[in-house]
Amino acid sequence: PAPRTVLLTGAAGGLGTLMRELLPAYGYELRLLDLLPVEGEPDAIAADLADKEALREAVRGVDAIIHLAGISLEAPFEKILRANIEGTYHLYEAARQEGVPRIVFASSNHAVGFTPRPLGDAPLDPGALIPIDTPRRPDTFYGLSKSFGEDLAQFYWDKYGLETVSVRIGSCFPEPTSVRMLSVWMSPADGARLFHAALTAEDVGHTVVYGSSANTRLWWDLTTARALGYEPRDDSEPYAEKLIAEQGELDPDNEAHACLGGHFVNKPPIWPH
Ligand code: NAI
Ligand code: 15L
Repeated sequence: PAPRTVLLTGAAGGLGTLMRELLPAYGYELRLLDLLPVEGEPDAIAADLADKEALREAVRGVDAIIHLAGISLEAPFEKILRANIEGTYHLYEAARQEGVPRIVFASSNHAVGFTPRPLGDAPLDPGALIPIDTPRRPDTFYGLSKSFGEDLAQFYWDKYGLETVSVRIGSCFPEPTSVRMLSVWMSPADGARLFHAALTAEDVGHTVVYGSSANTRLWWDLTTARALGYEPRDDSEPYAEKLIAEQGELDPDNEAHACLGGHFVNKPPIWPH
């Protein structure tokens, strides 16, 4: 049967807020969890991913989990370790112990951020797109934590039969705000379509997909996402002229423009020590 009750972790965040608005239309009853209070949602569970007891209780009885909680940008390793690496482990353990059958994991393009982006005129030939089995090349400690999350998901599938769809999200915001985002943007409506497909497709085992709209300037291959039943309807192209006029075309001699992960590849680290 299709999942009905879904735990949404990271419900107070940007993507969590968008999905809180969009997913109920698909018939889900959302249980919300975040470290921070969720605006307008007094019943949301306020819990840290470090709190094993709270996680056990939060996942009890749900049909699936959408796991968005964590640090969503580069940060010192110790913080990433605690929230994203240990936190995701604690969530998987709680899910295993409570028998939750499926998790949709918010992975990121930054798990493969050092992958050179394909050059050439859009739209690219399908064969030129970055394949889903491209070697992982994290661009940050943050990307490394997403790479870990994907391995954790594979492990829980192989060992315990807990299913995951790992979604390597590009940039899910109301509008694309950079020239790079013209290639990796996922409209919120397409994000909801993809999460719905990831929750309802049968026999996913551990499936890894790229998460974006059907952008004209696409860099990566959406085949595994489409195989879940995902049919993206949006395209960033209407934003192209304005963004390129403001920011210029991407320069392949600039490392941050030449890699999938954009400025996340830059040295020194992009957070203040
Ligand atoms: P965000 O930073 O706005 O939201 C993350 C939420 O997680 C926050 O509300 C925060 O309070 C919560 N959180 C952080 N540490 C926690 C902990 N220890 N315990 C419980 N809650 C904790 O990030 P955003 O943009 O909403 O992203 C959501 C997820 O999707 C993140 O995992 C991010 O890495 C991933 N993602 C997002 C992309 C995007 O375009 N928005 C792109 C790629 C991945
Ligand atoms: C991510 O993984 C971040 O969570 C998000 O804030 C954006 O920076 C996005 O990637 C991106 O690459 O644009």
